[in-house]
Amino acid sequence: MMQLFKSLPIAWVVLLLWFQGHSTAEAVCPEHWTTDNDSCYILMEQKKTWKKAQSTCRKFGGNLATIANPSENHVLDKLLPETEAWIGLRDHVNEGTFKWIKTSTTPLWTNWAPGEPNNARRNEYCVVIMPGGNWNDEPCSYIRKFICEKPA
Ligand SMILES: [Ca+2]
Ligand SMILES: [Ca+2]
Repeated sequence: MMQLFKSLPIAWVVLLLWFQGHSTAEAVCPEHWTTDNDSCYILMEQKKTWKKAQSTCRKFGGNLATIANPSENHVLDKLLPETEAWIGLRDHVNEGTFKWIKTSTTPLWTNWAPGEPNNARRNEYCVVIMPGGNWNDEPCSYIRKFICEKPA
């Protein structure tokens, strides 16, 4: 490296050092994952039940996605095809009390579709994000595409 510096004008050395520092500060997600702030997201195309979807996300070092605000919701909505996808939210312990799988906390912000969550046939404990970004509770046994999230 020192040999390289001696042969370069000082301006180029400064630029090179700045670029190295700058580029390592950027969060980097693996190929095919979408970066947003400190998270990586991916839409998994192979449809699974909520539980199998979650265990697949775990294998990739993450969880089914947590959505904190409209900006994150928009990032996930952009990943969606024309079908809905599981996210990491469910109310299987106490009906109507939804909690994120990652943090076991109730959402501070939600984006339910009109009339949802309706717990249809008293059998809807898992949540999807639908094209357009609204959420709906559905039976956990349905097979759906799903969105994983992991730290960048
Ligand atoms: Ca429910
Ligand atoms: Ca529903």
